[in-house]
Amino acid sequence: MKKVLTYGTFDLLHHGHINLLKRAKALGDYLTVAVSTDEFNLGKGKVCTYPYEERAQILEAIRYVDKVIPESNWEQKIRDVQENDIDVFVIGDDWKGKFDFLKEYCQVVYLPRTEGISTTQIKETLSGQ
Ligand code: C2G
Repeated sequence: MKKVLTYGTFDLLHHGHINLLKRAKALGDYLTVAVSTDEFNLGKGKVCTYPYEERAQILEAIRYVDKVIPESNWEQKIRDVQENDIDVFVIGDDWKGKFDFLKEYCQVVYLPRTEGISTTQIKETLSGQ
């Protein structure tokens, strides 16, 4: 079984996230998603609309997602790859090159982002109404 791993905040879920998850799952047979905790997001300068538990619950309901784990720091990726026996790490190409250190442990794939949609854009649209 080919196991895939990706990371993200996934706040205010939109089709850009779904496109990423769909393509990530297509790279293997089993997709694990590490969802950023609220505390970790603060470190990323993000304040989520939905708290971790709700974002994790939404991710678990997506047909492409097999397992959800928390992402609570920048240092956990190597351990996550080893402990989950991951074959492919995948993430959007806004992170291109940032996780090449994982190539020692698994395949690393950066997928093109979906243009024209972002959580920030959704928030701006809603605040403008
Ligand atoms: N994404 C995408 N297209 C968009 C928006 C997001 O393909 N229009 C992808 C991102 O590239 C990422 C995933 O969807 O792979 C989740 O996006 P975010 O929730 O913004 O995640 P991010 O804050 O980038 O967290 O350790 C890595 C970080 O936790 C990644």
